[in-house]
Parts: sequence; structure tokens; C-alpha cells
Amino acid sequence: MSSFDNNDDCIFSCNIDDLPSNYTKLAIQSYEKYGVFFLRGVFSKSEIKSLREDADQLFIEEVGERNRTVSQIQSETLKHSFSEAFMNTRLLTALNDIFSDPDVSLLPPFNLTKNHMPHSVDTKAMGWHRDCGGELPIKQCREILENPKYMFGKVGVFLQDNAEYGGAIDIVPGSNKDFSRFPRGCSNAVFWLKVLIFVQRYFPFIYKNNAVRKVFCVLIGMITTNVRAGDAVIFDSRNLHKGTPVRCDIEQSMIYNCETLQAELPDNQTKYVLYSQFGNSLGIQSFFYDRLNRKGGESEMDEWIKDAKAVKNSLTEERYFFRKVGSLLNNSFKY
Ligand SMILES: O=C(O)CCC(=O)C(=O)O
Repeated sequence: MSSFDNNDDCIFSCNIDDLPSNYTKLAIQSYEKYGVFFLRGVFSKSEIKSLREDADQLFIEEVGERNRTVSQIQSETLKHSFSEAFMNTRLLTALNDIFSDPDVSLLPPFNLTKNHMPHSVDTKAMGWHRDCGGELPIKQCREILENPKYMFGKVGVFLQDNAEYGGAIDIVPGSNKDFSRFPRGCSNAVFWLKVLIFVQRYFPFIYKNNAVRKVFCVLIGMITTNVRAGDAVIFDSRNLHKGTPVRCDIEQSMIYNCETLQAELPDNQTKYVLYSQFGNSLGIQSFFYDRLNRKGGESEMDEWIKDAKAVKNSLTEERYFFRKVGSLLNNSFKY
């Protein structure tokens, strides 16, 4: 979709260098209605090449899991390179204008993910989830999640095109609202997702059929995000989404870790995504209500502070939209 396709009734998608004068209104409308919008062309071809080389170097030199936050990076050069990337001025200026409420801020962790994707047959529910999934069963969180003022989500900047090796995410537009619209029943997407899980569990021989899974995806109302390298996808934590899988015929011969949702992709097809979060006080409150009650979740706030410090120390200037960085660093951050 080009900038010319934008009107009040479609997912907003536009090149960051070509934003129309009413882009803030269009992006907010899209976010409220579909839980998602796209800002394209955040990084140029040469910036992507250089970031991908840095990411390759990082994962070779500093062995570890599939996620790397800025505070975990040892090399000062690489830390600076990724801090600059996460604090991309053009992206944060646009987000600052779109989410103009001073209570909404970019938030840690600043996470580079490598080859994060589900297996379309072996991963439970194909990988479909809502980031706020842990909050949904908690009464206090649920009230917040249903509050029209709630805001919490992710900014993902993709360093490859959506192609045969995946590389992007799939989403169900509008699922940011579907759990509160049907308090006693469930939405179309949730209904078909439950049927999918049932078939996957009890009729695996049917579920293995590629056509059957494709039909489920249509019934769920999925779209694959048509991202190209350098594009940003901004999505609500309540939206149903999953990593785009590798094309079925290639997937069969690949090695996966279904626990960690990591695939062993060929070196020249590595999937890298820069993920950060954003939200307002309500969103942060719900997030931490859940996290601090999880085993091992108490360290999450320390991780946020470490990441905020790492980014701040790596850069010489403050960046727009990271409005809560001061309170994270001086211990006045509230949740
Ligand atoms: O990048 C991806 O593959 C999906 C990431 C995802 O599902 C998440 O961050 O919650």
C-alpha cells in the first residue's frame, strides 16, 4: 500500500520520507481500529547492510541466546551502533508526533532478535499469541486492558523483506479489540484459533495438510505484513500476531527449536528484528502487574533501567519520544 492508498478505512502505511500532512490522524485511526500501522523506509539500503553486518558480528563474537538487549552488548562500537538504530531520529520524531500525549513513551527493552519464528506445524497454535496474554487472566489487568485509554505495544523494525524465509510478522487486524467486544463468547478469530488448537492436538494428520492450515489462517482473518527491509511495524500488545513462517516446502527440511521459537536459517537469510516497546502509565501498570507476579519476573524493571542507561550512555543527545528515560534513571519511574 502506498501513501496514496491511505484513507480513513485502511491500515496506515507510508514511507517515512513521504508522510502526508494528516499522517498523525491516519496513523492513530489505524492504530485504534486495527491495532497496527506501518512506517516504511526507516533505514536506507546501506544502513540495513551495515546493521546486518553488525548483527552478524554480535552473534558470532558474543555467543548467547536469540535475543540481545543493548545492555548485554559488550563491544562499545556495537552498543553504539544499535543504540543509534533503536533511537532512530526520523522514526522517533514521527512516533512523537503520532502519540502526542506526553504520558506515552518509548520503553525498554531494546532487543535485537535473531531467527525468531514459529514452525507452522510443530509450534503450538502456529505461534499465535497476544503480548498481553499473561495479563488477560488477571482481573486488575483485564480492567486496564479494556480501558479505552490503555496504550502498550511494540515497535518492530525489520532488517529483511517478507519472503520465502519468513522475515516478518503476521497479524489479525482489529484483534486489539476483539476480546472485550465479546465478553461472554469469543470473536471470530478466537473461535477459529480454538478450533485450530483442537485440530492440531487431536487430529495432527489433518493439521499437517498445508491447505488445511491455510484455510484456518483465512478464517482467523490473518494478514501477513508486507514488510521490506527497513520498515517499522507498530502494533498493539492486544493484537493477535505471530512470526511469519518459512515457506512450507522449505520448512520441512529445516531445524527448529520449538521451545525458543528459533529456526536455523541459512546465513544469508538470517532474520533480524529490532524490537522496543511503548506505552502509557496504564499500559505499564498492567504490564508490571503481570510481570512482577511471575517467577523470575522481578528482575524486569532492573533490566529496563539497565537498558535505558546503556542507550543513554552510548549516545550524546537525548532523543524524542523516549520521554520516560529520565524517570527510569533517577528512580522516580512509577508503575
Ligand atoms: O518477530 C517475530 O517473529 C514475532 C515477534 C513476536 O511475536 C513478539 O515479539 O511478540
